Amino acid sequence: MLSNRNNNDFYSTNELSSYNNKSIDVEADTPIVVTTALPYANGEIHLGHISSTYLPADIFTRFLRISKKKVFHVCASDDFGTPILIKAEQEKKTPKEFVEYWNKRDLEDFNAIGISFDKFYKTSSHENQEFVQNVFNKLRNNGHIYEKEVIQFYCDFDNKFLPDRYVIGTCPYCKSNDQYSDLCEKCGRVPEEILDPKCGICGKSPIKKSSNHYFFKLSNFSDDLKEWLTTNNNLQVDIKNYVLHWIEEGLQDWDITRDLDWGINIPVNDAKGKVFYGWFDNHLCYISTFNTLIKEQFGKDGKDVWNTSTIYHFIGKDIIYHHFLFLPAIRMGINMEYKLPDYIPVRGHLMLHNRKISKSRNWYISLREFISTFNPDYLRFYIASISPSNQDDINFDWDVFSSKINNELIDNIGNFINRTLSFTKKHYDGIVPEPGIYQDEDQKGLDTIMTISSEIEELFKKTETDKVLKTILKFSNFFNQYFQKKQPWSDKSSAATTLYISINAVRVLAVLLLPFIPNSVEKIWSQLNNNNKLYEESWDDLSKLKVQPGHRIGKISPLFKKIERNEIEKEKTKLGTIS
Ligand code: B3M
Ligand code: ZN
Repeated sequence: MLSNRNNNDFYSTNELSSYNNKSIDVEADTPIVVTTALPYANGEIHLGHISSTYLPADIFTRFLRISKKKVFHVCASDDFGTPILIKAEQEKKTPKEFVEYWNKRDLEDFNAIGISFDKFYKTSSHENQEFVQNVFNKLRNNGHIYEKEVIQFYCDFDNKFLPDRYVIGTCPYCKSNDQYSDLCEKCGRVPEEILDPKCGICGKSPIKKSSNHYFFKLSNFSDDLKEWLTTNNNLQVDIKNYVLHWIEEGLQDWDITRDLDWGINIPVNDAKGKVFYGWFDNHLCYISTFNTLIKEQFGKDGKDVWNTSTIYHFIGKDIIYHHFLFLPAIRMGINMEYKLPDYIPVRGHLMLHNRKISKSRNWYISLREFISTFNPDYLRFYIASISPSNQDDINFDWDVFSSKINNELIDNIGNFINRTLSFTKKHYDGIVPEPGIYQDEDQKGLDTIMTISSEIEELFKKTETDKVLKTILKFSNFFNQYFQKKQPWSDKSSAATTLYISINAVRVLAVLLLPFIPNSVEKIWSQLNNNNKLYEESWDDLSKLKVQPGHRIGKISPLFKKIERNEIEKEKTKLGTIS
């Protein structure tokens, strides 16, 4: 299967079939649902998306799979909203055609960088539309929805009601200029009414028009939200504290409708020309996509599975408000038919050479371009190695990138694997030798193999990817030194033992690295000539010596190619050259 994959497709989600959840008894133990924030279907996936959301989630998901947990990673394209409508108009496409293009293209990009979803769907799916309408009806029956005339911005010049994103002004709370009317990027709050508004399309001052809208009584849930935030100990403390502070300041009810014809229809008679606001329907798509997946795989209703699962929503830090307030409040408003998240891992932004990434200023790296030049695993390795499990921003730096890849991935990990396998090929005809008596150094090696799984498991569970990777590097470094000290090329009497232990360490290293650099690990696996599918390996077997004497290893070739100085210089000159 692997050999048929073309360059951009080697991470095809088909590989999931080898550890497919289908073979798993979904009722046996606690499943895990991983969701990742839904990318807007209007532009290409860039390195910032990957680092803040998809890579941390994918590494975690792959770790769970190899731990033989039932895990479902779902995501979807976020298809609705005015920005998408306006872009589609500019490209003379229907919004439907436009979002279909981006849905497909985003998935291709995710596959190319090895983000493996169990289902990648869309907010415009009929399942999501129905689900959202049902949720609205339930909220309404439960008394959490009311109607109110709102005076809205309307641009006479563009002939449009202006959605929040298209009204730019001054934040009423922190007084920062140039903020969206639905989100102040400086203070993170959702302004009740933006000051000094301007039309985001033409820059003129909009007029005000009245329109009937539906509101969700977010304020009904202040106490329950507070209770949830204070009792859920899995949430990041700093984030919890400022969300609690927002609640203290008083929550505003939330206008969940828009005068627009691209979105999910409101299931009431007099709501023609109105649709739901994208932020009402998009997070519900986590659930509707999950339900669709469960129906497809097991023919079951997803609700029971959801409610017995541990739920993780991976997000970037600019959508905290929506995930810590709107999302739980809506679930509370439908009597907790679907349980609240257990974890909401929030990651910071990716900076580029310490500056904010900006596509328009060409301070930006396209994911497609990156992987047409470098092995996608290099990006995964580098980003993972600098990603803490908190919301601090991280920095992409071409020089650091190249030194991490050359010194850590290649000189440390690649070198150990290659020297071990090449030595076996050359001196033992590729056959794993029978070990002799274990000396002190060998015993230390065996102990290192024995203890690595427990050392790493907790870090993985806490999604501390940078620390996991450091521990793996320490492991590899230990074995490089072990090989060096044992000198199998001169100490012939213990060479067989050295090789036997080293080859087993290569296998352990491959399994450890699987969540991080899956494509390269496939290569290590085939060089080891392990017959079982990599994805059938289990974390529980990690600390075992599974490569037996007499086993013949496969064909050896260098795993990685070093990054040359001139390649990095070339990348650096591409930055910021076009204004
Ligand atoms: N589509 C993307 C963003 O604001 C937005 C996320 C939706 S998650 C339910 O980053
Ligand atoms: Zn205008």
